Amino acid sequence: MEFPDHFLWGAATSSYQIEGAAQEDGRGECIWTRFSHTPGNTYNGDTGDVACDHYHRYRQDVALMASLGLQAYRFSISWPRVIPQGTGAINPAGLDFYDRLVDELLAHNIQPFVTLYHWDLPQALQDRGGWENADSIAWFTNYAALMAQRLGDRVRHWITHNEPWVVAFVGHYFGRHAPGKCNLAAAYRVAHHVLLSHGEAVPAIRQVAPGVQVGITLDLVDFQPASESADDIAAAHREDGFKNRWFLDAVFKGRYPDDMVTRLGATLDGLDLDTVQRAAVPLDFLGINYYSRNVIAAGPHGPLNTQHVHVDGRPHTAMGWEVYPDGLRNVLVRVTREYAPPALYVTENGAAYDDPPPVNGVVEDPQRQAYLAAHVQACAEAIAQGVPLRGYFAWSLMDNFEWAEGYRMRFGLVYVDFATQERIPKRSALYYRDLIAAHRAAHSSPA
Ligand code: IFM
Repeated sequence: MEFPDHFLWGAATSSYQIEGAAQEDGRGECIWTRFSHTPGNTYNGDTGDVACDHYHRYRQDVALMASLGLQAYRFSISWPRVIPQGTGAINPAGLDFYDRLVDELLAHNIQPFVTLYHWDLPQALQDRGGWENADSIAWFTNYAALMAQRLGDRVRHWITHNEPWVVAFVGHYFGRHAPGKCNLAAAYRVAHHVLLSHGEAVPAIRQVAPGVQVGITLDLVDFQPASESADDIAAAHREDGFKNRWFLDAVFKGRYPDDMVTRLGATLDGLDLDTVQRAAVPLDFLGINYYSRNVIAAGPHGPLNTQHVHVDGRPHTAMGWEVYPDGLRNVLVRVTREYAPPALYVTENGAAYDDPPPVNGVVEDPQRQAYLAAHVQACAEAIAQGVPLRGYFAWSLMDNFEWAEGYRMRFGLVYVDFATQERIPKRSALYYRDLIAAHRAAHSSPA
């Protein structure tokens, strides 16, 4: 497999999923604290109160990254840890934590990639309407500028939002994520404000931290029609409009796709759709999170009149997601051709499996290793087709709080024993370590 010289190999996490220390050192409440403490919202009633206790163990975790040879680490900032009420008073202890984390990474030659919003909105802002309130654009921009001012001398890569589709629709339409709403119009309002906050935050970050690279991360799916029928092809196109084009068109073209706007009709009432042009600021890179494809048929379900077809006989992960590495290549090539981003990163890719307990200090996870190998291969194929892919981040560095699924879904390269907080490498982590080492060896210049 051929990768360019400066290709970065990394792993990703997010604040609420790993940090724990939910009530320490002045951290404010976030919407996931409230949501996960509300009975019935998460598997087993699990919460992120302790998670991987990374807040206390970050040094050990950075050493672990270094032992795997990671060149980059993508993590997110907990907004309520640094601004407990979301606006107003700053929490110095929260800022200090991220200072220490960044310094520790740099001391180990690991490049920090910071995501500003990975779903843990301060509860105080939710109480003021959250992302449904247009003021959220200014709240987020001020927070983004604060962080860029504080860390911009050392952090070169900034991601405004992680997966705006999930924020809007899983949180406000399907109701499975915080804040747990089920209102389609509210979800589109949230999507609009999140996109506008991205558009405002990018120049604000650049103003206080000149020269940094700024992007956004979208979760993209390879939608394929279940048959060659015109109805199934149109259904797959609608799903693509809902999940992919709504965000890609906004960020790169400054407009929403006409077919979706027409279809949604009155659902969008009250939104000034033309203002979405403010979301289309020039970016340094696009982050793509890819997990699976979806096969779509025309059907009776939901506002899109589609149905998701389960493909029998194909491997699926514990989440029920089909393992489909070609979809990663398809998405990378498609985005390059249709939207021409200056650079791309795969900012998340990975799989949950029911891992066996550790034996002799290693967890055997052949399926995850195969998943990783096949998706890295898909990246190489995309690069060979001209995709400006600059790096790959495995999801996730270690097992963590998988949102509504709690701790039962393990996505980590590294196993976490949540009773003892012991970190135990899985075979996939060792495979990844060797892959990175081979890449480095192939590209090291002769002495
Ligand atoms: O764990 C999540 C992550 O927070 C966002 N992207 C998908 C992952 C797996 O569900």
